[in-house]
Amino acid sequence: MYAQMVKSTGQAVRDKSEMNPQERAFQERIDAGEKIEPKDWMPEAYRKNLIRQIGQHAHSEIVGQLPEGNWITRAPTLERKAILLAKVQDEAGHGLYLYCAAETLGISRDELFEQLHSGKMKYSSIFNYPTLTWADMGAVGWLVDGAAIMNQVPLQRTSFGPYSRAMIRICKEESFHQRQGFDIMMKMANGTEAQKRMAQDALNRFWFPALMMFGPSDKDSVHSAQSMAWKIKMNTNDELRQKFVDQTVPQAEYLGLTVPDENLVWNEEKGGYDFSEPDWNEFFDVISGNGPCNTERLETRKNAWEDGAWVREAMQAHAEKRAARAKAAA
Ligand code: BYC
Repeated sequence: MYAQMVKSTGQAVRDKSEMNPQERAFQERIDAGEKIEPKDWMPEAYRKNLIRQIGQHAHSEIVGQLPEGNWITRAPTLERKAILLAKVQDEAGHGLYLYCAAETLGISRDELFEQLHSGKMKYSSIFNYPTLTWADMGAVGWLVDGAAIMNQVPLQRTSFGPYSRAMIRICKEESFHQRQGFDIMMKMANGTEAQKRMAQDALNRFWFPALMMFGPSDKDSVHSAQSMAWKIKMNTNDELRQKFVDQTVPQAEYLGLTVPDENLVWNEEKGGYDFSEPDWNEFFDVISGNGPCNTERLETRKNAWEDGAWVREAMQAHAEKRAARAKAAA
């Protein structure tokens, strides 16, 4: 199995014979499909890698609220507003489950936020693109949540217990998110000519950024080989991207929309579509902080953190009062 990963990702993973007994026993637990729990021994690199991935995932959920939050006040009907509001609230909940999972690894919520605000920790590239029209709410739900589900369903089987359990809850809600996006796209694609044009335009703008969500191509993925050996990640980036394309193209056809890729063609031999690679220069630019909305997203998060300081202080003071009362009564 490891040899296969090395082949697809071009990275070497240490052989068990090179590990000390404690590391070997840990790897054997993983290979046997056991869950690792927060108080179990784990290699420092496993802990750090998990904090990186879960932290980035949590930040993505929270920052991911912003492009959609932008449309709550402008949703076309009361029903659409209520649905979008519920979805955006779900994303906040997902962020909280994930921050809690990361905290069990010994990093505090404050440190996680500090690393987001300083730019040390990333969040998903997709949220650095603007949402320009109501059809973008459809495209985000359909494509972005669709890509998120493709990535997260396998993560329900990830080796770290708290992460895996958080993913089970999150995936249930993501399915509803994807359906609501597709429902908006159906309305738009079957609506007036202008609505259909908006739906096509949203697909045109979100298609390649959605493909980028799965990360760089396997040959450029730094973490895949080790993360897969540790079951922090269950599939390579290219495997999931291919599955996403194969699942989504028939949905676009059903909508009567055109995927903006001239090279898209069914490949009978491989049983999947051939498709164009996203522009990887654009991807690396976006994850280095130079996408269309990076500055705006980070500024909004930093302001929210500063504006919420009084709430955190009040809660802290209240907790201290309660503790003092309990101590006095004891
Ligand atoms: N965006 O070695 P690689 C959602 C970074 S949102 C930004 O392949 P890995 C939702 C990567 O971090 C979806 N950065 O990395 C919320 C690494 O840099 P560092 C969030 C990216 O970790 C609201 C470097 O590139 N989902 O659910 O093996 C509304 C090399 O990459 C991206 C998750 O986070 C990217 N797209 O694989 C709607 C899922 N891709 O850290 C939806 C959990 C790569 O060394 N995460 N980078 O500085 C994963 O599955 C993996 O972390 C990834 C990347 C597949 C994303």
